[in-house]
Amino acid sequence: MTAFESMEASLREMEVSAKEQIEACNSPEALEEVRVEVLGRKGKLAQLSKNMGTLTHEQRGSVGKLLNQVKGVLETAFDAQNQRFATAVLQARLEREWVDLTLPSRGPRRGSLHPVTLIQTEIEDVFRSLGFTVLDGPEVETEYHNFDALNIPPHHPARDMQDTFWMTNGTLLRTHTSPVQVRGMKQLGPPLRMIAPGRVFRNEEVDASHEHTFYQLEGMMIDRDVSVAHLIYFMKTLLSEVFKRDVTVRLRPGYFPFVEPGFELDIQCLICGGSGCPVCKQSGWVELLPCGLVHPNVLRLSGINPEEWNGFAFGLGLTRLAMMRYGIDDIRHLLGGDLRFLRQF
Ligand code: 2NL
Repeated sequence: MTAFESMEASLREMEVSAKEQIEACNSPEALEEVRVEVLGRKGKLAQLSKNMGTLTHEQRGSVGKLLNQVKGVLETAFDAQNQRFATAVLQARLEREWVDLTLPSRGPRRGSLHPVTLIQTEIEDVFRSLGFTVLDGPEVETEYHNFDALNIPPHHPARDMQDTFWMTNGTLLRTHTSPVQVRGMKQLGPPLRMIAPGRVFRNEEVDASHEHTFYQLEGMMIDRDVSVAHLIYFMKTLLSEVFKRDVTVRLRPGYFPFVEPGFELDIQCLICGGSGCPVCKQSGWVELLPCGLVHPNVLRLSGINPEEWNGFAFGLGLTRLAMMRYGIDDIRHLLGGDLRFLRQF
């Protein structure tokens, strides 16, 4: 066999064995090893082409052609095998990350009402059934509606910067919903029954039982010959509806500039029934709402003749009631906006 013939034969042989090697590879790493071994700078193909020096000019031409041909064939085989690997990787990913787009969605989560809203709506319904109108009013108020019209004296501590949020133009954030009732008295005229639920603001140091923003529901009835007996009847009816059972109440004297006489209404403790427990601090009674007969000055300032008309009024802390009802131990949960809290209602 001439050098030329043996070179041709080795090239053909190499082509066949390299193709087998390529097809036997089962990973991109193994394939790369074979590629370096065959097509690399010091690979088999390079070794073979070194021997070309011993050939004639024509032989060199034809071996060179064959060499290029083999190189081309093998490169194509490598590319094809690489492509097979890439396809396999993609296929595995598609299997793994498969999503059924025809599945129906979970749908939006149903929202729920805030605990204070729940209590407020419930109490509004009770009063509506008793002939009361539900009124609304501004949260930014004048000093007149929030204080003067309620017989609160000019130097009363409630008017202080420490207790009230004052705006720069002399208006303020209402500290109770009484101003809504002042407007109500002027608008409706006697006889009237109204409640004013809403947000009120006080300049408080915030802790587990104090907030700068909380909810109140005030109410009043004005008619001829209204007495404390009417007041007690309406309050007992309200509280029995809210607590879903008969409640025992008592009145203690209390002082508020807008009522005369004024009272603190207590209910017999619903936890222990009056025998004494931690909730009522062993007293058997829980202080619940301030109330009284509307002060003649308050009536007069809103254009109602106190010789002809009188009435009762009360203020209910909706926030505190919601906390009692749902066993909420920290007032800050109510404005916190934490969905884990809110979704419980
Ligand atoms: C409170 C306040 C009370 C009233 C509020 C009232 C309103 C007018 C006239 C007379 Cl326009 N009274 N409101 C009466 C008694 C007590 O309580 O801060 N309660 C949590």
